[in-house]
Amino acid sequence: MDGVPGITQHAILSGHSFIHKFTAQPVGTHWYHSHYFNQRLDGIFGMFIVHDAPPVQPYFVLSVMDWYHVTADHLKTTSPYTNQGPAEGYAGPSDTLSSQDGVPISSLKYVSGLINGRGRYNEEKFPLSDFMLVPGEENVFRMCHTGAEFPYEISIDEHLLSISTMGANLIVPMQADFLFIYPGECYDFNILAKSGTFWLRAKVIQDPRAGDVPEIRAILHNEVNKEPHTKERSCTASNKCIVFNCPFKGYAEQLHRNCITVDQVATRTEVFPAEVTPSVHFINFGFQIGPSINAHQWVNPVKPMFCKDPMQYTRCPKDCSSSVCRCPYTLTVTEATPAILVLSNVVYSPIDVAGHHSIHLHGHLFEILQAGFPEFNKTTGHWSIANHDVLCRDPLCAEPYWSSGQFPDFHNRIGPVTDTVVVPAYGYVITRLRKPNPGYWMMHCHQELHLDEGMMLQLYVEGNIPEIPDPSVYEWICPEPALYTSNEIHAGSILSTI
Ligand SMILES: [Cu+2]
Repeated sequence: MDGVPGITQHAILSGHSFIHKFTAQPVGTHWYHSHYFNQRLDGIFGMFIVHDAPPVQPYFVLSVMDWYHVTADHLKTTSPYTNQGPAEGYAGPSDTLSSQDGVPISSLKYVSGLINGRGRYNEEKFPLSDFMLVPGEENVFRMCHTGAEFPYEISIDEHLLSISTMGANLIVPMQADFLFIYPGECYDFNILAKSGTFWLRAKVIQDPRAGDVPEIRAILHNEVNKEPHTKERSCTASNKCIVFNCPFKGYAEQLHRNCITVDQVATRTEVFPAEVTPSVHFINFGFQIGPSINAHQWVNPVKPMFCKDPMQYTRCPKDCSSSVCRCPYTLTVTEATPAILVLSNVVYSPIDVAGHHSIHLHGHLFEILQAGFPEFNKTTGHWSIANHDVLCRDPLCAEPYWSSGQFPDFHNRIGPVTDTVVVPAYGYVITRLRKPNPGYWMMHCHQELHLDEGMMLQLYVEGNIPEIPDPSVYEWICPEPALYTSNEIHAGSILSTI
């Protein structure tokens, strides 16, 4: 269990407490947050660093997030999607921000952002977060995107980033000018610090040609915390910039940027053993019926699955290919069989609008085996032809499949290991579960509005599932069905440690 109420354990009721004992592993940069409604957006989160030995290099912890100056409840109740609300704070067709590839980023209007809780709004001059570098040495930044909707492009003026981990797992270090970070993702990077004062920038990943791209800043300095005068990294034909973790294959030529995509990253963790034939599962994140997975939108079951009451666990209909299924969508795998999950992002007309989705799976690490991207126009940078490796048998994409019939053989492939990956619009990522972990685990888009609308499923790993702790500590056990049919049952909050 990892704290998600209604999926892996009971919620912690208001005024109650719960002691979660766990082994602090794997080492690396993590964060924890509430999984009750949208409490995370109101600040119920924190960074969580696990060391295997006392650190020898100076390091800084960075929490980067977008912030809307209203409560998460307000965002939800004004939503035109989930509540038919007045859409206050929501963008329309004319002011929706898009990334360089022409893919819309969020249905919210961008308001502001924070680095470690500090940022500026309009022309205010509030103090910014600052970090005292040790010049001439490698300085380490441990960073997570703890926000709701808008991904950021991270850079440090006059410095190259050497990215060393993704999702708390070691990768063969890669140098880049810019690093894309999506909600829920974590990265470590080093810089060989120069002497002086420099801006650390987190820009919304909007098209760089868009002009006034929103940006959060922090100050890096050696001794005196004063505002830098440095300029952001410039990209030219003779000195092209490198962008790490692009959710697309490349940029418009005039932008002079090259992409490193996740499938070009190599792991530095131990090698997988040879395997028996894995089971293969296709999971499509689409917008056909609003944010959804294989034409399902998540709705809480009558009782959580861990209550082991088959009569009260709501099952989804077998066929969702012709009409929307709103139900607790559950994907079952077994502890004994390795599982390959094909995470795709296929949409068909008449909707034909996709977003990049940062997909997080609880309780597991997975290895990235392959990624596929749409073709793009080298003049505009916009996506042009959807990738056709994964197709769907029906317009709602209830049944995605591998189009060529011959699924790739990944026996000897070693990709990076993580727990969150961006599934590119009109493309896909193929992942392999590192070790199926018996239990009930949430898999969801970490973009808050997509999750709100039901872009979530429950991964049920059959096997030797540990007992849920004695429910007497909660004073209630798997409640009457009526209590689980409305959101009110999730009173109280809980901290997830994954
Ligand atoms: Cu999403």
